[in-house]
Amino acid sequence: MKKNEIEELASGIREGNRAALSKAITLAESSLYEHQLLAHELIQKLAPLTGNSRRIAITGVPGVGKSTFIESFGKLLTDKGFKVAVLAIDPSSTLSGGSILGDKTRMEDLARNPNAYIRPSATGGYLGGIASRTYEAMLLCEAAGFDIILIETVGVGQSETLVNGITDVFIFLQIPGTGDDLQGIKRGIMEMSDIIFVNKVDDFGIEKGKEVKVTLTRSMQFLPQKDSGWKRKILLGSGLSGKGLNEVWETIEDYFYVINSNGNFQRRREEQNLLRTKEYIKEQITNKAMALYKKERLNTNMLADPFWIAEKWIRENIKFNQ
Ligand SMILES: Nc1nc2c(ncn2[C@@H]2O[C@H](COP(=O)(O)OP(=O)(O)O)[C@@H](O)[C@H]2O)c(=O)[nH]1
Ligand SMILES: [Mg+2]
Repeated sequence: MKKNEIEELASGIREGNRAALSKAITLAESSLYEHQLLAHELIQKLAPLTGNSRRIAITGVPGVGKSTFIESFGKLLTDKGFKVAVLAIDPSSTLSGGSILGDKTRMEDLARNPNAYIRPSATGGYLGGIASRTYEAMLLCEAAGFDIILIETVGVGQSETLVNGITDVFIFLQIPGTGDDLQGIKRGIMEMSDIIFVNKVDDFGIEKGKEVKVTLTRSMQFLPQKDSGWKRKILLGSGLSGKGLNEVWETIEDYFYVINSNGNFQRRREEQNLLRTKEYIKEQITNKAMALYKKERLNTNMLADPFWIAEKWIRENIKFNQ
């Protein structure tokens, strides 16, 4: 790819051309360093058009109904006149080769909607890199005119933290039977949550839904308050029937009102920028070092500790300032 092609891609994206957008995201996902440089030249050109969307994380265990929720919620938002992009953060994708692909078919209607754009999973070397790839795809979608970005977490565990590092609001989907044990990782996810949506209330009934809400409310009392000044909300509904989704949107609007008025929107974006910078430093040091490392085959001594072999190699090959 040449420089003038980057300019062409930039114009295409500015005009909201989907083929150009997809091509640019593919470029950003490439593991080749030259491609990364070109992708960031492109992102730099488009920078004035980025940053204005609402970045929304949709999380919850597999099967809780995230993709179905996004399909309905995406439709509701496009009906309101928004342009919606759907991305996925999937740490398992490097192993499985993109496990969200199955989900794309689940979002068939939304995929056909001219005001929606669905991009299956980003891939990328190591864990931090996956958040960076999704972040880059998000910037490109913003430049293409999408006002709302929905990011579905596909893996469990690490992916919630990764998505929390690139979004403004964190929505956690729950179903009965998973709400009472707020141990370990669950507690961490509850802490990150801004909105908890008790899903599939159509199936298990409103009474059960209310019970779950009481249990969750009780557990939430033990969580620290959110730094943003926002008080977590619990809503009930069904992604399948669409029940409760309008309330979710109203709550998101309230949320943005609160964090915009108290300065936390800006503060959060700044913190996320610092986090991304740190991730890029890690990534670029790793890439450069590996490029250098591949040029030689180390003569390893089976008796030496690989840690010290690496330490010696770094001292000899990489010049840090100190
Ligand atoms: N009854 C009911 N089933 C749902 C609802 N949302 C999703 N499902 C079903 O739950 C299963 C998993 O849904 P999916 O959206 O793929 O979940 P994900 O793994 O979290 O993305 C599918 O069989 C859906 O049809 C809902 O609101 N009500
Ligand atoms: Mg899904």
